[in-house]
Amino acid sequence: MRKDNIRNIAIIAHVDHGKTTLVDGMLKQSGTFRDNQVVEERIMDSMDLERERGITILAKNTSVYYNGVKINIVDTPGHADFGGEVERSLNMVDGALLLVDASEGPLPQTRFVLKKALARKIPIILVINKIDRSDARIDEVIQEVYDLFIDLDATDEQIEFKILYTNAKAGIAHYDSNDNSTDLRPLFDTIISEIPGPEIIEGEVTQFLVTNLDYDNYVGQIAVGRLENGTLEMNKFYILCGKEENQKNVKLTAIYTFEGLNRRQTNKVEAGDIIAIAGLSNIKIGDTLTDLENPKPLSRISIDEPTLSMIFYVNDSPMAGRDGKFLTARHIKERLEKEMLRNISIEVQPLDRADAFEVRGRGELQMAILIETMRREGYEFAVSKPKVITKIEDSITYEPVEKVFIDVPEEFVGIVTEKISQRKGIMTNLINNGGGRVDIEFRVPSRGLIGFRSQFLMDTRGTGIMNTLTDGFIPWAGPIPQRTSGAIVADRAGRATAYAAFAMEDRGDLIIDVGTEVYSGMIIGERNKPGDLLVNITKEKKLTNMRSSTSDTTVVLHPPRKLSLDQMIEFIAEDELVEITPVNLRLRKMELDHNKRKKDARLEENSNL
Ligand SMILES: Nc1nc2c(ncn2[C@@H]2O[C@H](COP(=O)(O)OP(=O)(O)OP(=O)(O)O)[C@@H](O)[C@H]2O)c(=O)[nH]1
Ligand SMILES: [Mg+2]
Repeated sequence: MRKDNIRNIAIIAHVDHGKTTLVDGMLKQSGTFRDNQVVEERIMDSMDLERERGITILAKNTSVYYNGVKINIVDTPGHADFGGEVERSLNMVDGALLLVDASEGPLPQTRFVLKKALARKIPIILVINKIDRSDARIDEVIQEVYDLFIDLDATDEQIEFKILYTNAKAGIAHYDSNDNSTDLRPLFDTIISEIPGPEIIEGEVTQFLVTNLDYDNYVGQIAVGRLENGTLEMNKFYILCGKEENQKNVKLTAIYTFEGLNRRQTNKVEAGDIIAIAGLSNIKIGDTLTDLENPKPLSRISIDEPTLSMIFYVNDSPMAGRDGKFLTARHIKERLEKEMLRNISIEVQPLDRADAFEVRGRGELQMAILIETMRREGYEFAVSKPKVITKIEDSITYEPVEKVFIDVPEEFVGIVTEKISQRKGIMTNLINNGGGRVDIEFRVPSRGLIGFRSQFLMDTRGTGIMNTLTDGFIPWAGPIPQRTSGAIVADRAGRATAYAAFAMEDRGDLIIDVGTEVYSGMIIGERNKPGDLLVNITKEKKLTNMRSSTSDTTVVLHPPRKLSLDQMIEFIAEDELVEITPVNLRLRKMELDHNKRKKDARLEENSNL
């Protein structure tokens, strides 16, 4: 039996193509807000870091009512690091809106999410968004989407998708790109007509598949998913079927449905709705909550394995404990364990030392977001350079590999190709589109891509576009050269002086301001050649002397090159750490003692300073 008063849909697209903005429009026009309510942009991007970075990180649920039908909407993230969120979200829905930017057309993540949706055999509505862009090329983009469907072996039925044209920002959808629609009604109507209501087996027992996890400080762990069949009620006993073990006689402490931006508590839900439940402990994605007497677990959802790991250390720098509230191994361990409860793509492994933990995740961006979140909560710690996670089969080591799609002006093809081949990448396709830009496709070990993005942007003077997609495993590709420049390292504690900073100008780029307090072994700059350089950045000299040496003009120092957290993670070498505190980010050598470090390093001392 189909339930006709519910629709469950996901919105999927490449990063920034306008998913969250479209959801804003749907919420506004379905009367979720009061008429005079001031509504922020991208209201579903509710986490601080989502707002700051302008991206969606976690898939989120909302619902709107249209002509008496409840439409549950899952807004998914478009960045590749969060692809697992999209994949899982598709388990809850009966159809998807595939958004494609009217100018950019389908991009790598469009392919990834479409492939997952086609595999689920759900109907798709193509939404060509940002039709207001002056460089929109609607017809070409539609043709590219058809090509993509064919390339992904879509069935004839799947290829007969409906197309809508939207300006999500203005909240307008058109059946025809130049009809005179003024709102999103065409979109709502198409969702109702094209996407079937949830299919329910009448009389079947309760079956709730856990698809997503959340955590709430008051009610604890929350499981999100769709009630496939039956009803769920408070005060009734169920069984939770896990991967290996079952928990019998469990009871819920709360049941919620999604209403607009809120979770609404209720006592009973009917099959077909997307809901959240609280009160179960040790719940995992893929578990089924089902009937106690006649349990019928659903098949488990598989979760993509982590591809990257970083070590989180207790901060042992000379400045440890000045800024943070939570410093100890126990604090860090508890916080990481809590993260695992709500963030299923993060894994934490204990190490053979008590003051460090291996954290595994899906990409550099995901790691940076976890680190930034923890520092804002008052944690202090240090992190190592990210490493890819390899696997061994038949005594051969395999490493993850990625497809890299690059779009650069012609003049940068040489440098980009050279840099990627140094990183063991292989060119698999090159298309010169005319018009001065070239599309190149490479296959590169993920290891070679760590820290590559900033290099790429520098090499292409910010004009290059790069997208990546995981592409399985290959046998270990051999050594890949990492950062070739050395670090400029403080040889003693003190404050950086203008005099010493000026003397450093022809040695490389400083990354700290004059006046910054440093410690021995702290990295203060990037050297312009290989090998670390040990310097006294605290050296004072009377300013009068300096003026005389440069005649009458006052010394003008280059401003330091300040690195963001993401850039610091990209920058560090294997024997270096990023020190994280709520107030400061510093780079340091893992071993602060120069003599101990010198034994194995090409460390050079600078006798001039
Ligand atoms: N001109 C124009 N800009 C739009 C339109 N829709 C969205 N945008 C802008 O595109 C940018 C990205 O929009 P988002 O809604 O955050 O995109 P998203 O797909 O949710 O992005 P992720 O969740 O990070 O993948 C924002 O600056 C929007 O204001 C549109 O129809 N026209
Ligand atoms: Mg978004």
